[in-house]
Amino acid sequence: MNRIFSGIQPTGNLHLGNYLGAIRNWVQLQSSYDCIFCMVDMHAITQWQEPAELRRSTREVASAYIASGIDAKKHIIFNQSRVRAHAQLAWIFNCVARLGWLNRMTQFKEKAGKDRENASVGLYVYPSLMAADILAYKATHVPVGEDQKQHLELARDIAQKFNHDFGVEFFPLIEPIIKGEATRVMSLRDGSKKMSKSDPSDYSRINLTDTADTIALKIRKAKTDPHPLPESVAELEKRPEADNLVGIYAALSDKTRGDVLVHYAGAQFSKFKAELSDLAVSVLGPIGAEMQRLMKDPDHVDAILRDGAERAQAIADPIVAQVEEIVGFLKP
Ligand code: AQP
Repeated sequence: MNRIFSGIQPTGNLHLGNYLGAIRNWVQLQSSYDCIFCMVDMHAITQWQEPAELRRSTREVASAYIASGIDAKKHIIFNQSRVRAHAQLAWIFNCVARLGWLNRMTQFKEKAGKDRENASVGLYVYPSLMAADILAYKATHVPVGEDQKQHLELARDIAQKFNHDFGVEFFPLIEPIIKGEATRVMSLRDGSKKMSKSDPSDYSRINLTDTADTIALKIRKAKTDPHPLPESVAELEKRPEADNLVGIYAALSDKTRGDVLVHYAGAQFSKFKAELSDLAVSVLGPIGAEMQRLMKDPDHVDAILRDGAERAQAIADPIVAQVEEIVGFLKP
């Protein structure tokens, strides 16, 4: 069976974009793949994290995976820093990746902002660690949101260059899985910006732990335009906020944008938003409630992560040992 690896940074404010762009797809894919889902805490510290908050957030993301329906017995859930193979392979990949490749990464430019000189070196080499996360397990498929496409292309380049430089066919070619109607959920306040954990406005996103009232309020206040909903998907093209809300409705109900418009063409936003709120609460409410329950039992969550890490390590260690041998490290 082909293997999936994917992860989320435990950096707080887990939101609807993380759910629709990643977790919801993982739940659907787990019947067809052997899956490894990670809380990438080593990626998280590429930007400053309060240590206590990082621990809390790691448990929160694990709770979201479990509450959304990931089967932690059949598959693997763990936090990245427990398995040393990620760091070991990332160093080797730092020596394979080229400066020119990393210079092109748009996420580094966005996250480093104007104060580039002050960004951590870790943030710059983030894509090498991401390639190591995937390839330490020889994963073949990586389900992510649209924003991670460029990093995955870089991971493919690293795998190919490694195979070429050492004259081996060791690493598989990674295939991204970018699927669904919400591969890029946008901010509720600005249809040109992606919904993000770090947006200073809490009204820009729906957090997975928001109450039903908060979800309804945020959707009611979401920016829209004055026109009724159109008849065709093509007409959404120049209406980013309308497109975003229709996309969210479609993803939450496992429909296409076209299906949603068949039902709502000509409707006012007041009606559409009220029904979108009900739908969002019906999907997210039980997940949020189960997350809260799991967060009250950190020992249980920690036990799942310890078990997951042991199983992850058993896969990754022999793969990284072979890589070290290919590279020429003298062992044991
Ligand atoms: N807005 C989004 N729409 C669809 N998918 C999204 N993802 C993130 N935002 C959206 C997907 O969620 C997974 C987790 O990625 P991550 O942990 O790297 O998340 P992130 O980039 O830290 O999330 P944010 O909210 O974008 O954080 P900041 O504000 O720090 O930049 C990935 O599969 C990603 O594609």
